[in-house]
Amino acid sequence: MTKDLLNYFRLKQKDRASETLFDTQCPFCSVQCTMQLVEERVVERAHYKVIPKDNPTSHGRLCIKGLNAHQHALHPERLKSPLLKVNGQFVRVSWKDALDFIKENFRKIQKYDGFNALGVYGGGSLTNEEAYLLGKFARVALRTKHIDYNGRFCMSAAASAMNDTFGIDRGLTNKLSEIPFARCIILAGTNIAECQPTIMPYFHQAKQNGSYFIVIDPRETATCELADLHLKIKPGTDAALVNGFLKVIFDEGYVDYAFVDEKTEGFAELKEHIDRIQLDEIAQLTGIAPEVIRFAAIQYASAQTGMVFTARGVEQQTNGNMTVRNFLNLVLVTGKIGKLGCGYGAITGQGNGQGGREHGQKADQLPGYRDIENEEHRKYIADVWGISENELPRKGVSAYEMMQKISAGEITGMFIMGSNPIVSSPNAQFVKKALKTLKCLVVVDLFLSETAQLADLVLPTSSYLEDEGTITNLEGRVTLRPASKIPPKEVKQDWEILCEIADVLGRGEYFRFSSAEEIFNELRLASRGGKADYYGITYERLRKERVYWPCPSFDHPGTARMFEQSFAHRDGKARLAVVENQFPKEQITEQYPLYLTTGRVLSHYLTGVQTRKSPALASRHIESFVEIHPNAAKKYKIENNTLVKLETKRGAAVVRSKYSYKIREDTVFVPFHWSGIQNINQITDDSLDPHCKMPGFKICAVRISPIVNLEKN
Ligand SMILES: Nc1nc2c(c(=O)[nH]1)N[C@H]1C(S)=C(S)[C@@H](COP(=O)(O)OP(=O)(O)OC[C@H]3O[C@@H](n4cnc5c(=O)[nH]c(N)nc54)[C@H](O)[C@@H]3O)O[C@H]1N2
Ligand SMILES: Nc1nc2c(c(=O)[nH]1)N[C@H]1C(S)=C(S)[C@@H](COP(=O)(O)OP(=O)(O)OC[C@H]3O[C@@H](n4cnc5c(=O)[nH]c(N)nc54)[C@H](O)[C@@H]3O)O[C@H]1N2
Ligand code: SF4
Ligand SMILES: [Mo]
Repeated sequence: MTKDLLNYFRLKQKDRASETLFDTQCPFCSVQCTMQLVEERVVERAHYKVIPKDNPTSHGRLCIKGLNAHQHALHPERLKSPLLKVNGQFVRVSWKDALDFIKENFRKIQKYDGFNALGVYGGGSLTNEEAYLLGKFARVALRTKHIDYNGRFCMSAAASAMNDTFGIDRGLTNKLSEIPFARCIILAGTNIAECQPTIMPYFHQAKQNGSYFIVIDPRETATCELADLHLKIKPGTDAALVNGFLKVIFDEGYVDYAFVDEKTEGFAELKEHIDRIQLDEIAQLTGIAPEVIRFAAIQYASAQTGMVFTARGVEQQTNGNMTVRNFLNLVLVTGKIGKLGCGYGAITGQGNGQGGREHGQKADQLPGYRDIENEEHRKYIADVWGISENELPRKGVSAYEMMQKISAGEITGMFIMGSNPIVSSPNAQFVKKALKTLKCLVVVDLFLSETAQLADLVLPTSSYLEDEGTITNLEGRVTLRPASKIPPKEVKQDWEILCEIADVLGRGEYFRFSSAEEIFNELRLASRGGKADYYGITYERLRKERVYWPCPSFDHPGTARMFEQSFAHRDGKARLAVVENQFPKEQITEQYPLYLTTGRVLSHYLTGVQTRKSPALASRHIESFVEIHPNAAKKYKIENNTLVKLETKRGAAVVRSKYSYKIREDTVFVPFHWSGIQNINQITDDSLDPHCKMPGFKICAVRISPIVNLEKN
């Protein structure tokens, strides 16, 4: 080709090239990193690149998931119109037909089975506006008491423990930037390096400052690289371990009596209980030697400042609530809270795992952390909503209990927005069977998830790029995610869908919103005077800053550090609790000799519906695996990198073996990001924590066997 001709084509290309910028926030974890997606079009081809943007939480850092999030949002399998199941097959229908279908079927259920026969199931990916509206939708549009959400499987143990102990539940009691000031840091059942990677630099800075790190995990994870001391604990025994710490602290004079006297209740009972604890017994139970327990306890208690962080490793247990309460005992008796470099953090999981648990998606909750059984709270919210108090339903049941009610025939219709429970619920086979018995299942999703495939009607919703709204991150900071891209033509926002359904059900007068901001303004009012008070936070403010709640007025700066003066109980005191050495309900037996624990890998997110669509992420982990110690593998004749069967009382799953010296010999680990035969929740235990109804995802008893290769025999 001549030079002239080449230049001609280049010019032509330039003429037809364009660049579009989309400012957004990552749709995945609770850090809420910010970025700009750049779409470059040359001729007909689009190329994408992602530019990290600065923000006060992760300072322009992105992990691999954020860098590749657009791959699912732009995926050709995105749902682009409502789908109705006709003779077992999905067919495209108009929104009018979809809404008529809901009207007819929901009305029929309400008429024959009662208002409470409809269940609503939400998610921690929804914006605050949508989570708030979903709670109102259930109670005002559907008039049902049955609403709960996937955060029940995520934050409920820490949330209830913080409520009981402090009188309020905000994930982190201090801002992240205080981490470098903590002289000792305990990380219990939290794998920050893979799950919230962009906040790791705060911990690295602490390390550089000489902070002592104690990591408690049955596996040596990437986060353990921080550890000065790794306690490779026997799964499910963290509550007992903390009793050991307390024993040392009480016996060896490390209690902060001034703090305890002034700011806590329940010390005498706790002391009496700890006096009965035997360190040798704790060592037996936890697999951690007494002198190591003693050493760890003294490191934390004697440090001038210290922080304790927990996550799902200690919380997703059938005693998760009490386990967290014991970690809070530890924080309180040493007086390490309410000042610089001293505090507690339950590392929140989902993007809006914090905000999603504050404004009424929970069975027993009204907006602003109000209590649905409290007469004053009911009256306040009924007034905001313009209904009479006696029209407001009472409390319902937790997420998994709704599945049990479906199975029992009490709930006959369900509306799911932002969750994939047949992959994320424990004992998933039971859940699948239950959902199949529904008279009507409506699912709102971006994709035909495993749960959506079971639906009678699927409604397409917008992605993070297209949906404006506020999200409260792990720090308790409210952020505003702009909508920078126009959704596909037939796709609606979650909040629009709720308003339109309310309208066809004759309740439209309570749902006259034309923007997310209008909904937020109602949320501000509804939360006003509540524990999670957002009244002083406006879109205008959020365009300039990320604001910590509680923020009760426009001139309030937001509350970065909690409990500086007092706790949130009426008397201003925190509650210590007596925590027995409780254990997981399911224990290993001769038949099921190993502990199975489940969790996450860096490149996938939750049930994988989004990340499995992204080639860059999926290629890092194309399938599930079981991490097993080579000594255990030898015992059960498991070769490395082969397909194996895992069986529990509930059933079986098949995954690939992966040898690792980093895990305990009595424990195997499987991530939960895959479906079908690799769905590990087919075999997890559905026992629930009695306090908060958290399932014990982190432990069940399992046996492992090779899958016989016939050709070899
Ligand atoms: N890459 C990625 N990041 C995510 C997510 C994701 O799916 N993928 N999900 C987000 C969400 S919603 C959440 S909730 C968070 C979860 O974040 P994490 O809770 O940090 O993640 P998990 O892997 O579930 O569990 C953490 C650790 O607990 C350990 N563990 C298991 N049993 C026990 C035990 O009995 N005691 C102790 N001490 N530790 C135990 C496991 O070995 C594991 O390393 O991550 C968020 N970030
Ligand atoms: N074995 C085991 N099971 C677990 C856990 C574990 O550690 N081990 N962890 C538990 C935890 S912590 C969590 S948080 C749950 C999560 O469990 P799920 O809620 O089932 O997880 P997701 O995969 O996020 O499902 C969300 C679905 O909503 C869609 N979606 C995403 N964004 C939106 C949106 O804005 N609107 C709408 N309408 N839909 C949207 C996605 O495409 C996806 O299909 O899993 C729990 N299950
Ligand atoms: S997954 Fe979490 S850490 Fe990674 S980019 Fe997204 S928000 Fe940030
Ligand atoms: Mo979660």
